[in-house]
Amino acid sequence: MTHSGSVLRVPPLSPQLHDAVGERYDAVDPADLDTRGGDVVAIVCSNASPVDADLIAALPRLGVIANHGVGYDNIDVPAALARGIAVSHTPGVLDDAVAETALALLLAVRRQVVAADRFVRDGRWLDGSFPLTDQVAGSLVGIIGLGRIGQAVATRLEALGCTVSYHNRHRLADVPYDYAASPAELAAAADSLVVVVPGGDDTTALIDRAVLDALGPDGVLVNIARGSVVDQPALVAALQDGRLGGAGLDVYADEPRVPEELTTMDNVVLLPHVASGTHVTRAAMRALTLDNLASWLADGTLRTPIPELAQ
Ligand code: NAP
Ligand code: 8YV
Repeated sequence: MTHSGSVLRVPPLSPQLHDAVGERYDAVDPADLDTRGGDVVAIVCSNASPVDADLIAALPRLGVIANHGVGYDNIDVPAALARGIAVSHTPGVLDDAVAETALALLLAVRRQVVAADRFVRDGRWLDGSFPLTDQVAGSLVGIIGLGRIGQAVATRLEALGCTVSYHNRHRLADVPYDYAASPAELAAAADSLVVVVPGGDDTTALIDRAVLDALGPDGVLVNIARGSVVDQPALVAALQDGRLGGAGLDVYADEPRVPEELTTMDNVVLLPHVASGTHVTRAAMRALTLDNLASWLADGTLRTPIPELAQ
């Protein structure tokens, strides 16, 4: 069945995606909703665009939500499914870029890349050598969330000479890595922890004080998942107390706000939610988002529906 109507662009969208929707469709922006809400049959959004129950309820003809991003915790999925609204996301096309970012953060924290750069720029090398750092090769890295991205992280860690173990809710039959039954069990065994689970209620504060304490004063936490997955005040406190060795973060509880305490710590590397932010990956994500939208408008199908639609 074909569908016709307007496409609501929920910001923030990249300029390229915003413009591409405008070139292909009758685009509606939030400022026009009072008069145009009844025309909207589709939403295009990104991980930072809230698509809540109120917005869904305000769009009586809405049939599809196309998310630019693999994580879709920005969308009230139960509210959408209750109305029979289809939801798509962008799995798979960003695994390499996001996995690279995890490795970049782990290496940057362990080898103190950012602090060493500041040391050179500040002229402090003239007064003596930079302190020794920790090697990543030979270390045990735990991955919380051994899915598409987690497995891409794992193969890269193996190439670096690390041992990998993991925690998911379900043990995987076909991977060569040790399984831990809980995040705390994994953290207690690991030198470093990489977190790459979806956001949402099920994973809120999955990485709590107990997990951080199990990781310990020599441990490093890398979070490329969602800020909500880590108890952020507990993380700040653990770093301040020296109960955690360091952290590499791409995501935060209240983006783009970052706790000021973290910005003064040399054992912490902070990125502004850029894990998928390469030219080639963002082009692939944009193309897949637009393909999902075009496919649904043409015949009601999606290229990459969210898993809940298959249940
Ligand atoms: P995926 O293939 O669905 O993998 C998710 C993994 O997490 C699965 O192995 C799943 O295994 C595990 N998991 C889910 N809920 C869990 C829980 N409550 N406890 C423990 N493990 C749990 O997803 P993906 O494509 O790898 O993406 C993962 C997430 O990364 C996205 O949802 C997004 O939030 C985040 N991400 C962030 C960026 C960024 O820019 N920083 C970019 C892309 C993605 P089980 O089902 O067996 O538990
Ligand atoms: C964002 C992400 O979607 O895929 C995800 O879940 O968090 C990112 O890739 C992207 O930054 C903006 O749309």
